[in-house]
Amino acid sequence: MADVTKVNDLISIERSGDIALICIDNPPVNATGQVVRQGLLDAVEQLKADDTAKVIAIYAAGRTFVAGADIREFGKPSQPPSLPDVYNIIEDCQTPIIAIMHGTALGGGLELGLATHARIGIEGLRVGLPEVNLGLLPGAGGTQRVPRLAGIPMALDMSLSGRMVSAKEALDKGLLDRLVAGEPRDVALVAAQDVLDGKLTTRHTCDLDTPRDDKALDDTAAMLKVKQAHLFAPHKIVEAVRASYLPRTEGLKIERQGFLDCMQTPQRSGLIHAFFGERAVSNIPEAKGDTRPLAKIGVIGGGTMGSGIATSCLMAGLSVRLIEVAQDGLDRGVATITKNLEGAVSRGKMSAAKKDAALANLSPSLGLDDLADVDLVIEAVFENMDVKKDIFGKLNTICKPGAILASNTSYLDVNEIAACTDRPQDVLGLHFFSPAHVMRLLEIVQGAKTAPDVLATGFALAKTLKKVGVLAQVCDGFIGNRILSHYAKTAAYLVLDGASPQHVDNALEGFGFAMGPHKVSDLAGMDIGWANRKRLAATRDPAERYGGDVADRICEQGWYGRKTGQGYYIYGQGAPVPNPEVATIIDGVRADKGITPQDFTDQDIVDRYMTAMIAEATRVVEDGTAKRPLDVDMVFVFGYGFPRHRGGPLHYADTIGAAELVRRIKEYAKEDAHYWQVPALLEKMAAEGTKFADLNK
Ligand code: 3H9
Repeated sequence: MADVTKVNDLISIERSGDIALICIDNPPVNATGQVVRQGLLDAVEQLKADDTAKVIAIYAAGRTFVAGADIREFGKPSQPPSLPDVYNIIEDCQTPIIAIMHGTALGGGLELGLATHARIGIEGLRVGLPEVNLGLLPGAGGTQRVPRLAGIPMALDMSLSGRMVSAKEALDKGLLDRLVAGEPRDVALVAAQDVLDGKLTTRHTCDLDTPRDDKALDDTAAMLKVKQAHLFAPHKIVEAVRASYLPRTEGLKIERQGFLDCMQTPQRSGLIHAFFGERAVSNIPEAKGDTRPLAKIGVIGGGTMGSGIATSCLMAGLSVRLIEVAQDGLDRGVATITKNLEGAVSRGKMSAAKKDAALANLSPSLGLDDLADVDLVIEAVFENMDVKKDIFGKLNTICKPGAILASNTSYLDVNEIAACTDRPQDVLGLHFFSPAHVMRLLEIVQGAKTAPDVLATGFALAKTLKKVGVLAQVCDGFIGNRILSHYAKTAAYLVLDGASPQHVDNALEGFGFAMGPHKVSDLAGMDIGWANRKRLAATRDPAERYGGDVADRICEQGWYGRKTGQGYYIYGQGAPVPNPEVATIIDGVRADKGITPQDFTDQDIVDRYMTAMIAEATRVVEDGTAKRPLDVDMVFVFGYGFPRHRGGPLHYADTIGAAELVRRIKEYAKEDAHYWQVPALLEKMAAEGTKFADLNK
């Protein structure tokens, strides 16, 4: 009978002769919330005072060692004991303490291991310091103890990239003392006995000196000033790692101050919103429940989108039947998929062997008839309702009963498509973003008659593909493209009214967008927007100010962006340069319309653009196209290059406040009352003093 005593609800001590095992049991990821911190402290204090405990081993129950501090506590008043204090007490303990780590030892989890006197990894373990992804720095000794054990370059790499490090690499770099196979408790007993027998050496990490590497620190600091000037945490990380030259107390003081400074920033709040938002989008009843099989996927269309979707499915180990109408199109599709997979190998996303296995799972085919046995078909042909209706009518007769029929349409009415079948319950929209094997967003569009298990299977597919699935209702453009269609007009109006395309791009890149809207349009192909404007021309509200003149005239020249060598910019060797002909076109349009150009500051540009985005995003929440504000936020963070550290448009909106947004819209409406209208929900929030965050609850 094991001699186990509970220290508190989450921590227990087990005795076996001279050995004491401390077990952390705080599912799902053993985060170090207050009860864990207190329990660890009490357990170590108790064992320190016990002469019969000659060695202590800390391990965790469940699927992983400690995955870090409890992120849910961040932003709330801190409750003692603090993690660094607990870890210092562990490090200072004269009884040897070892850590047995399995699963993922991340952030405060790895830091716990580093504070002990020896670390045993269990095969499959991955370690990391991902705090930077939350706008933080490793604040429980990581910046002080990693440099001492593995050197400054490794400490900088881990804490600035946040990447997961394999157990093998951790062992090679000195972060682990041993790598073994086994169950954590069994490994703990063996390793503890080895300490007693002198077969496993223990030492206090902070007794070591950090090997000097000023050049690595200086070069990194200089690089960050150029590449990540707008981010707060990375600069603090370098400062803290530099402080590891100092004695432990002084170094930890600098690390702690950096951590607290990071904690105060809106960047931390935005990044943590994105962390929980990524998980919350699928934490809804629609994503749960029974699912249908998902082993064999049919993809119709071997263009960029279809090939990207097929690549994504193949990378996830699914088998794919790729359908094209003609042999050359099919060959092109297979070539694109092969290139995509080779790219994934060269980026380290998959092994060469996995690539070969993925390609073996691809069966190209001419003709829809070969889709008779697939579980899910994803149609990815060009955006034309008649073509899509024709395909779905045929799928209706070809596909087996219960097969899911999905359209990758980015704008069109999924209900109209579903109506071409006599099984609308099997139809939904699966809107991927280009390049589909890279971009993480998947809009899962619910038709009026989509069956619950079809919707849940859409979410299961997102999970299998490691994508972020977001539920959207049917409307022109769903969540993302509908909002984009609205705010993209602001960029066009700004150019008509006085800004240059590159000024708009620069201002928005300064805000944190990966690319300004004109660069995005050049990249996507200006002909796509042109076709869309033509499609909507007949239904355009005559009261609406038309903003497409400049883009139309550029397209009329046959300039569609990157693919034709020029668009808003000219593409050649080196960085793109603004297209001087575009300035002439803009002058011409302004002259024709009698527009006197105004001066806009960067802030004016950002304010107008973001206010337009927020206004339409509010309407999308108001009419139920998106379930909650956080769903809109995740669409933008994962599909539209929205700066993650700002959390998404509606998280950012909360930092401005509804009242100020209403004021701005009313101000802009003096110029264009048709475009700038205050959404009723925003007006209500301003009156009540509420936030979008309140609607996420
Ligand atoms: C830190 O450590 C700071 C210190 O340096 C200094 C402090 C002074 N806290 O991702 P999953 C939840 S900062 C609270 O779906 P997986 C998660 O929300 C921290 N909750 O599972 C989800 O909840 P729900 C540094 C957490 O198997 C559930 O657990 N550490 C935490 O795909 C399952 O998570 C990190 O940044 C947490 N720390 O992936 C690691 N972690 O079921 C963050 C997870 O209600 N975590 N939850 O939606 C991860 O990267 C992944 O969760 C992990 C497991 C890889 C561990």
